[in-house]
Amino acid sequence: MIHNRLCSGLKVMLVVLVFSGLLEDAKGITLVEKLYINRDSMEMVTGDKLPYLVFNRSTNFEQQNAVLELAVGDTLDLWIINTDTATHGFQIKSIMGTSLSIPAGDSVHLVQEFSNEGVYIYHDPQQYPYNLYLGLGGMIYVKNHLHERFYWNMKEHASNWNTTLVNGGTVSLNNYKPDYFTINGNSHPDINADSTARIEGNVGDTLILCIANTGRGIHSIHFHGYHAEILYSSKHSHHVGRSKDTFPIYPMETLELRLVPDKPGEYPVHDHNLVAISANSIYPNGMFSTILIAP
Ligand SMILES: [Cu+2]
Repeated sequence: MIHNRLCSGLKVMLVVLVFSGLLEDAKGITLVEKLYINRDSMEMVTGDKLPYLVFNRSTNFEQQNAVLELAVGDTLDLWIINTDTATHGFQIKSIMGTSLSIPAGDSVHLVQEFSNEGVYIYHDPQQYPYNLYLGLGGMIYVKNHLHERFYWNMKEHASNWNTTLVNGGTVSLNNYKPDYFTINGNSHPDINADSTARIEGNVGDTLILCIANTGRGIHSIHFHGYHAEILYSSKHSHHVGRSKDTFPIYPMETLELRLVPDKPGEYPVHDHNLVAISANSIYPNGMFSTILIAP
């Protein structure tokens, strides 16, 4: 009798332990990150330099905004440090209802849990849209898998705007004629040298591409050789599950695509809006890359 009670008591304890273990897993981990708002110049593929602002993981200026990656259920513990001489802001689109203000030389802290898979844009909404235009827009990826993944943060640049804005001038939003087009701060051919952007894998692999349009133009990504399936669309949730080869993406919107290559080869992937495949009118030095698939 005593033995039986002991056994059932142990069983209850075991069940409790197993359940608390599961809950722990579901709660996820806390990812501690720091983003520094840095001001410097961005070097274009032509050698031209444009005044630029960016969110980096350190005070070292890099022309690519940091990608923050979490799993569903994880919590982001984030400090944002403003190394600039102007006030900036911070907001995560469709996650944070209000923005945080960060005076020059100051910092803010936030803790945010992510419960849904998707690609989210973090950005500086102050002086909207100019701080965003000058570079301050990056990507948070909330994943629910361990597949190989790639990231495209797409932006255009109108070189006369950058110079005018940093000198305190004004530009007309209706007269936007970008002359440079970048993915993660690079144009073709440098995109293919960025291992976070260039899609590489083997036949049968599951490859994930996260895209954020933090520019002001509409882009339309065309895949040659393969179709991809939409796993997440910030603008059109009913597009999830569609398999196709061209993916329009609006400003401040995001996509998560899944590509499972069915054959080896090297195939172009590029913006169908052909001006976006140029740099200061030189083709094909814009949003152009290739997918490289081994047998
Ligand atoms: Cu094409």
